[in-house]
Amino acid sequence: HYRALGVDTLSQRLGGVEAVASRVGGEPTSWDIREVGDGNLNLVFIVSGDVGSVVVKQALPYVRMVGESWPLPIYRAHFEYYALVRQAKRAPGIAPEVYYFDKPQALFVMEYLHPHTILRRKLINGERVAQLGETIGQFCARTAFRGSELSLSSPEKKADVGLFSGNVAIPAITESLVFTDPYYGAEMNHHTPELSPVVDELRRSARLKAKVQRLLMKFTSNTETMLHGDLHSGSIMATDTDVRVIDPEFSQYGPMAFDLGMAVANFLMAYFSQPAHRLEDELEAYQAWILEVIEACFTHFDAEFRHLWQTERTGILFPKSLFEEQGNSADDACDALLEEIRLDALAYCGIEMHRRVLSLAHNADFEEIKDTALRAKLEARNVLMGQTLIMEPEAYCDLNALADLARAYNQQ
Ligand code: SR1
Ligand code: MG
Repeated sequence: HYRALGVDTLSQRLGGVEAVASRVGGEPTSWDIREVGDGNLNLVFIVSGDVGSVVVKQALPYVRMVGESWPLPIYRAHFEYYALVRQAKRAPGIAPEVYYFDKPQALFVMEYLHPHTILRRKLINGERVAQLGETIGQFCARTAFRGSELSLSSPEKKADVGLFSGNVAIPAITESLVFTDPYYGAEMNHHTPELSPVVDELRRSARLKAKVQRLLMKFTSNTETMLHGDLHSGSIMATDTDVRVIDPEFSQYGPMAFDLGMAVANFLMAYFSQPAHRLEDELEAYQAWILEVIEACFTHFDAEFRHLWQTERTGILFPKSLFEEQGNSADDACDALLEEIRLDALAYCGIEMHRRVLSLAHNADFEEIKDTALRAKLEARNVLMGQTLIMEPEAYCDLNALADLARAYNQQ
């Protein structure tokens, strides 16, 4: 029987589990246990003892940020665990290692990342992280490629899509909160009051709604690869030199471009919110660094994807035998696919930029700006750039054009 953990019950519940006790060490009754969950859904504990620390994550039967009025099945933790295991194989060294999984209790115990902190906070604080764009671009390429039928066998891929299709509650959240709610007056929406004229104008566009719904159609129907599903800057932890990706609780099979687009959107939101967080003398250089991160993210995605295309194409898609028999090259096919991914990533990016200021779940980059007039001014730049990316992604596939666009909106 499922029971939610508490700081007072955790040592008694997990003290007898060898995989946990041996890593924490000492008497379970003397473990230091802190609940640190600041996400929207789950309980998260850091448990420390004589030997070390672990993180314990448990799903609650409802959406934490809203309360028991919004029930959410705890089976979502199973899929998060399945996703972590797959990410460890497909992009080694990036996701936290899982030590223990308890299916009925919807909990797992994993590596404590230390001294890593949440990337969103680092970006708000104006900190730089070496190889950030490179690592995230490579992570997206490796998981996209190795989770698809470019790499997996057809039966393995179909079985995995079948397994993940049991996770119906979580995709439903993304389908409404990300793709639909921002574009009409949905009940849980909220936005900065001074942003209303921009929001009203945005919601008047039937062409925009139609474009976004087409992207939703792709998101729900296209099971190209296993996604992280929620790759925002709160799902990335980093030191100055190391980058890790956590929290794949929104994992599902979907289009290859989705994670890349989400990540870039969060870098752009960090970019647009900077004038509220930085002094003038640091602002320009720090914003320029964020644009470099975005460029690196895209270029390393492409480079890694091309490399895997050439070295690991073992699935049913674009088989080498099909091309090589007549001495054909499959390189052009790879370039065409990458162009399609870039286009869709830019459009998904625009949608994520919208939902974080218009729908239910906002982000601290903007939310912590107390001066609402300033917040609305910066959010407006973000909303308008998002709209441009959704409506005409072809114009910004060129990364210089993309950076110029961000700089232009930043001056508005
Ligand atoms: C009700 S869940 C709201 C948001 O939190 C998660 O991190 C996802 O981004 C989701 O859309
Ligand atoms: Mg999360």
